[in-house]
Amino acid sequence: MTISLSQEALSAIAQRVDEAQMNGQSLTLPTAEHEGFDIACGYLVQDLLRERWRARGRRLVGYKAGLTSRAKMAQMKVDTPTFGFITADMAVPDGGACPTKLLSRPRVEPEIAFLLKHDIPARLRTEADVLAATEFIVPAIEIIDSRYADYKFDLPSVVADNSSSARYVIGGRPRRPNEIDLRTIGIVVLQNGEIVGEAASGAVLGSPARTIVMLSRWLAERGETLASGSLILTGGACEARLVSNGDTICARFQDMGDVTVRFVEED
Ligand code: OOG
Ligand code: MG
Repeated sequence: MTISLSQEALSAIAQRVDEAQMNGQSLTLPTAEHEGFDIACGYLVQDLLRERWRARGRRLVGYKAGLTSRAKMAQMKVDTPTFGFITADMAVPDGGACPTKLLSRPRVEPEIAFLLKHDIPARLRTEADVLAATEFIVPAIEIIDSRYADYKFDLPSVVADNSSSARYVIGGRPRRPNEIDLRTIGIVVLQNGEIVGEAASGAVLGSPARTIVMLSRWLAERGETLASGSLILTGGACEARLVSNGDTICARFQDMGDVTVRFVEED
């Protein structure tokens, strides 16, 4: 694979993305500034971001997948799932408040999260392998935020922005994967008590377990293994919803309980 950008150019982009994520600023698309900026470049920027985070002591706890449902692909006009990293300090407690001061245009999406109890090496590639390696599945709300103006981006640029990661909330009741049919969990999103989103869990690749299969393959291509202890957000099941300060969002997951978060300007 030939990479068209120099290491210096990729590092400079990683630094700009990192700073924009910390300050809630807007960025121009790397694809508009650098000819040849492709998906491979986007993931190299992600790797450099990960290094910067590690150097600052941010603890990586797992991964997020994005654009895994038709609704999300159509909304963002992008047709391929993407991956990113999540850290411990992105977590907001269930029922807690999410400050928006450092976010630019936060959106929420309901997701099913997996916590792994075993590694999923490349040779384990089926949904059954994924379920056997899963400690539990749990309801989540991902709070995404794009550092690109008006959420207009292309695939390489969103990958460079760590797939729009910002915060996440884990809540509800953890369930063992064999207790529940992962294709048919009903999900309803309420914004200040009004229903604003509905989906079945199977909207995500037929079953969100499929996301984990794809993630383990993607990691294997990079020479990495999906490790036990990883927390994985499998992707929004319906369209993401823009939120404002003062909003309360509650995502209800059939047989799995609720996840709630409030949005406030600052702590
Ligand atoms: C890209 C990230 C998508 C999801 O769950 O689909 C994502 C975006 O929509 O900004 O996290
Ligand atoms: Mg998401």
